Amino acid sequence: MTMKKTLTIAGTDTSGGAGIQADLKTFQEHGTYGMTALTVVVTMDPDNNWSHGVYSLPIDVLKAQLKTALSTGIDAIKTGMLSTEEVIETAGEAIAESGLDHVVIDPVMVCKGEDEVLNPGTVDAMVEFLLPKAEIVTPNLFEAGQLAGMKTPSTIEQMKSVAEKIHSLGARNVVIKGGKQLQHDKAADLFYDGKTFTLLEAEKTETHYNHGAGCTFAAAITANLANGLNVREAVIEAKKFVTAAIANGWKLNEYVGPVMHGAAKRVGTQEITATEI
Ligand code: PXL
Repeated sequence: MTMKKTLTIAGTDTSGGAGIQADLKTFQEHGTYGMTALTVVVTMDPDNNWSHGVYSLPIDVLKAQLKTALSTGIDAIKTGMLSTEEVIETAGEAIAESGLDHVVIDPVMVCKGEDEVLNPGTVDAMVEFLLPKAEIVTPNLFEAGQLAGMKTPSTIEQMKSVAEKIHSLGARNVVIKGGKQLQHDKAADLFYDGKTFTLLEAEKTETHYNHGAGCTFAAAITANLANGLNVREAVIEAKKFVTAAIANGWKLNEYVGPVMHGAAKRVGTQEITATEI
């Protein structure tokens, strides 16, 4: 039996909920063969309120991993936490060399609970080196505003303008994740393919245990694309997958509760709606 190969270029979240851990667990749930190229190691300090330490790996170490993984013939690539402009440029070069269409850019800028952009300059680098190569980009509201150079959207009408702007910067499809900040009664995401806006809605889950939701959503899209779904279906199925993961989020300790990456298969999914608006 052969499997589709999915590569994540991202950081390791030692606590296991986000980053490459989320990606690999999600790839596995979708029956794809997950591979990794690590950019940074993220640690959390239990003696200091779980504050994050971010340790970048040397660029040569990243390049060597990319060479290894790409030599095997990858079917879809995802990017996650990329700590510096150099890392972003290197990821962009690797994507170009791969010649792949199935490129999912998750423009991770901050971890939940931390409020500074990882590194000034990384937003411009993402716009220059990654957006033009993206089959789809998956920002949250804050990241969408940053990429577009616009105010952080807080309504669906504002999300539409921001999505158009990001599309004009070269991403072929855009899905903006509404999350908790959005003023809306459902858990809503906006998908834009350059022509049509589709609003994806699920019932809201009242939980704080949603660490890793963004990574899991983007990884599910990546696996779905590798498995042959079109972009719209890949996004809709990924929303079902992550909605189940969030609904079954659990408490790891007093600081963090990860999503349950395996919930869709083990517990089941709920309906979501996709409406053209
Ligand atoms: O959720 C964003 C994220 C992505 N990647 C890594 C992380 C985090 C947040 O903790 O640690 C490696």
